[in-house]
Amino acid sequence: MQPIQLFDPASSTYTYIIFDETTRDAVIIDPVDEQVERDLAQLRQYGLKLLWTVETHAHADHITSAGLLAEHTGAQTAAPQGCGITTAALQLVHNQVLRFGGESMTALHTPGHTAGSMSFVWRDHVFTGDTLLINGCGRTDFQSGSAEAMYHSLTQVLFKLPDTTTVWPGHDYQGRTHSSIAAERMGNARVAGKSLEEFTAIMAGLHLPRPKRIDEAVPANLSSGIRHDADGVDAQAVRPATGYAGDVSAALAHSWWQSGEAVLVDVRTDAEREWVGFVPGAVALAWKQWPGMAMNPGFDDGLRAAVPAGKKVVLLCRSGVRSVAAAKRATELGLEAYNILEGFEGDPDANAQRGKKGGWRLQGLPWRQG
Ligand SMILES: N[C@@H](CCC(=O)N[C@@H](CS)C(=O)NCC(=O)O)C(=O)O
Ligand SMILES: [Fe+2]
Repeated sequence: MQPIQLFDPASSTYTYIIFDETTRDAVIIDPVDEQVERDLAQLRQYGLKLLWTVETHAHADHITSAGLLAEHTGAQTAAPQGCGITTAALQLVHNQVLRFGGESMTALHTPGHTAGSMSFVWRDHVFTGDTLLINGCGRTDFQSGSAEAMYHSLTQVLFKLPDTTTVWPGHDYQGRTHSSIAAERMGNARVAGKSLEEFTAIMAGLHLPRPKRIDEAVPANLSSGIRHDADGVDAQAVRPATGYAGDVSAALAHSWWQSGEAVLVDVRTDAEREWVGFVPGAVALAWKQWPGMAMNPGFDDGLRAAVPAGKKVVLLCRSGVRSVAAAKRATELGLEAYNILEGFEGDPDANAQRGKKGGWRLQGLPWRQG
């Protein structure tokens, strides 16, 4: 049994529909907003009941139709837990099984293109999103991407699947439709026979242009493709501040970080991160200051090394106090620095009174226990 493969020419994105032939329960993987009418027509034509929309990651080049499909069909939305797609009803973790009728699909965490990216195994097929592409792989230069993580996901996770597994990629820019684990393990130009060092050098040398729609697509995809409501618009605004570039919500900081516009620096101590939780992929650079201490050389050097020219820096602490001091120091060092309002923890009581959620964790952005 084969998946239904659908193509969006504007973004070269593949969308897949798989289903149980008896119950007609279906799953759609990586649907594209411009193609929602086409996909609804496919579901009608095959007589399918859509149970789940599933994302492989928060896309930078197109907007998902997951939210639209959920409204039209009553499907539920699922997305990898590490992608910060806070509106998804089901936050998928590694090895989680999604059932539809008598069929099932298993999520594999395959970071590299983004930190949260996942692939999905169904029967002898694997949907690899932008992790493994045909004779290539997803880029690793933005959105918390990592060439090291990509190398591990390719060689230690995907290439360990049976050789006969059919590979269905998230994109192909040359009209190819599918491949196999054997063909990619033995012949993939970026990774086959390459050491980690060779692979990271290849990835660092790609110099691909920024996706044209990244600034619009990433924030929209973090809410299943449904644009922000009035409250959300407010959360997208930069509030002016004195001594640094401004205050931003955790949600806005997260979308800048995901799109590669900003570096996220966590100024809490290692002990705090271990106790309370950390943000995977954030630069850890403790802000230590006590009365009479004028200079913080470790912090200055660390910040200079972490923030490339032309990028913003967004600073995170526990409650939004130390991050203000750190943002002022970063500004003195010549950086465009922003403070994340209410920090990692937010203030549950104050926010409950205002009927709002503040801070990284209360807004449901990705984090892990230390
Ligand atoms: N040119 C496309 C973006 C192409 C692109 O960057 N594609 C990403 C996937 S979202 C990628 O990983 N490409 C890998 C490659 O081209 O090798 C656009 O402007 O939208
Ligand atoms: Fe992508």
